[in-house]
Amino acid sequence: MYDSDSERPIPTMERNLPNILVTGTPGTGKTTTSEMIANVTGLQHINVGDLVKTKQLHEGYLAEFDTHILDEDKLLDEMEDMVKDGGKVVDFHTCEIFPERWFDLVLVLRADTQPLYDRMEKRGYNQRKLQENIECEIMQVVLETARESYAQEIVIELPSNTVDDMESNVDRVNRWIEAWKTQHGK
Ligand code: DAT
Repeated sequence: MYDSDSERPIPTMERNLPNILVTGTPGTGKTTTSEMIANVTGLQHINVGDLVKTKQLHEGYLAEFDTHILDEDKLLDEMEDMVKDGGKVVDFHTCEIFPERWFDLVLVLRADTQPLYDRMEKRGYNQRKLQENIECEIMQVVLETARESYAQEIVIELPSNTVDDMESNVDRVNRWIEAWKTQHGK
């Protein structure tokens, strides 16, 4: 793996357990899936959206877009220590802000328009936010951004339309972690 600016290999972080990024359009099931992964595997779930709010890692609230303006430097500083030993499931809808070296696996959850619409409507999203997110999912913005930001072989697209999908995704991650441990002598 190479750093695109300097053409130097990126040093692999020494970790006892892998770090996994779970990303995707809001409503695709990141938080639910991450919690299930944490329960099954013992990895620790970091909900970045909650962290931003509780630790005030933002520059204020943008009412028009119903979102906080992220302070990326503050967020990365806060997270660096958390991820350095590994064993974290990081859940966030934006994936390109994190250093590539943090993650061993990047999961991009995908949902069809109807279930995604229903989930967001249930959440009380306004029409504008709902339309933006649906469009973002149809255009596969998060998937393409993940593929541009991380090595192709660690980016996995997973369907997240049904509870069965979620269970099979968690099972797949669990098996992947076991293989990672064996491969790394852990
Ligand atoms: P996200 O963290 O991506 O915004 P979430 O985990 O909060 O999404 O899920 C939003 C709602 O949708 C929540 O009530 C659980 C439900 N849900 C998510 N993924 C699902 C799936 N694959 N099958 C059924 N329900 C799902």
